[in-house]
Order: sequence, then structure tokens, then C-alpha cells
Amino acid sequence: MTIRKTALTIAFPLTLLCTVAVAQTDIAAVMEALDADDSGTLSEAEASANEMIIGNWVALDADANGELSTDELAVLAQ
Ligand SMILES: [Ca+2]
Ligand SMILES: [Ca+2]
Repeated sequence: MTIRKTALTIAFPLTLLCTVAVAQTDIAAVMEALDADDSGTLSEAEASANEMIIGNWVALDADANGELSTDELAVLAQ
């Protein structure tokens, strides 16, 4: 049971990424809400407040620079 539950937990956020449509305006709102230092990008610490973003951190951080730009977040809106 434990193994099955873990597999589901891993698979679910990826499914969410593909199926949930997030409006572009929501991406801007998410960025504004989470960007605690107003740098215009999300650090891993800032993103940790959002389970969906931190759960897909590696996939979202396309250039692997340790920060999420609005463009990288916009993947959630496609
Ligand atoms: Ca920031
Ligand atoms: Ca990045």
C-alpha cells in the first residue's frame, strides 16, 4: 500500500501540470504572491510555499539556474 501511495504522489503533480489550465494572469499573480524579495524570479525557498511549483521544481526550472522566471512559470498556463 505504501509503495502504491508513493507512486501516485509522484505521478499526480505531473498529471496536474498537463491537465490544469492556469490563466496567464494567474501566473503573474502567483509570481507576485510568492516573490518575497521582489526579484522578479522565484528562488526554491520562495517556491516552497506552493506545493505544485516546488513539487515540479526540476521540470519547471528549464535552465536549471535555481530560479524560476515568469516564462518558466508560464509552462503552468499552457
Ligand atoms: Ca525572488
Ligand atoms: Ca530558471
